[in-house]
Amino acid sequence: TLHALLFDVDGTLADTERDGHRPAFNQAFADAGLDWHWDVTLYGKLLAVTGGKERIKHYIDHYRPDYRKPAHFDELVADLHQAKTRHYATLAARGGIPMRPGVKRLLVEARAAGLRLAIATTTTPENVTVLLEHSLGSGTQEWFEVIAAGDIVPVKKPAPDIYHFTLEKMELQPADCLAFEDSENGLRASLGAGLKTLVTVNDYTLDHDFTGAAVVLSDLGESGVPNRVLAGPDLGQPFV
Ligand code: XBP
Ligand code: MG
Repeated sequence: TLHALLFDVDGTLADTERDGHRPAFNQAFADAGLDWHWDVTLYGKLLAVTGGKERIKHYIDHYRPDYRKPAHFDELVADLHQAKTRHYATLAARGGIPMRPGVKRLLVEARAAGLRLAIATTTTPENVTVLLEHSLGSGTQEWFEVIAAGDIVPVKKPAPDIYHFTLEKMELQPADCLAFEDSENGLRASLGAGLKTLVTVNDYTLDHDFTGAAVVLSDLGESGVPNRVLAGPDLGQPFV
């Protein structure tokens, strides 16, 4: 039986990447006097790697062969990433990153139905709390029994570790839960933990491979047009 809903954040609860994380990275690079700039298309490719620090290192290794790493490169990356987190928080605190359509209604109804809620994400914990506070509503962090985020586990998605951590904390079995994801990396993580998974796509993840998902939806409804089942039962039909 279903006891709990487990949510990814980036791309699932909110479209955080293109106009949230991406400009925050770019601002941090510019502040540091670096000529690194991630446009919308390049950022889509960089999303193959989860985790901001991991993404910066991947960019240097694969897109900037000219760059000579300084002796303390890991510290530089950590400093850049801290600056990026501050910029992201400023943006989110201005209400600049709204929840995706249908998300708030689903959470409210799930709570009313007595379901337990949790978050399992690769993003930095501060990013989650500021986003919930300003886009979902004041005090809504309390809706989530566990907020598992960032470096709390050594390996990020597509590894299942963050979901294992969440299940262990809640003392739940995978069969008790439904996971919500938006990306192939996220789905690999949830499936790796044995979780039934509902996928809602976004512009960056539309063409990902969602083999193994219980259902793939355009969105959770309330977007102004009926949502669609993109893969799974009742193909093409509105879901809610
Ligand atoms: C989210 C991510 C994160 C954010 C940046 O993936 O990949 O890296 O882009 O977060 P998922 P930080 O939705 O699969 O959890 O910069 O805070 O690491
Ligand atoms: Mg995601």
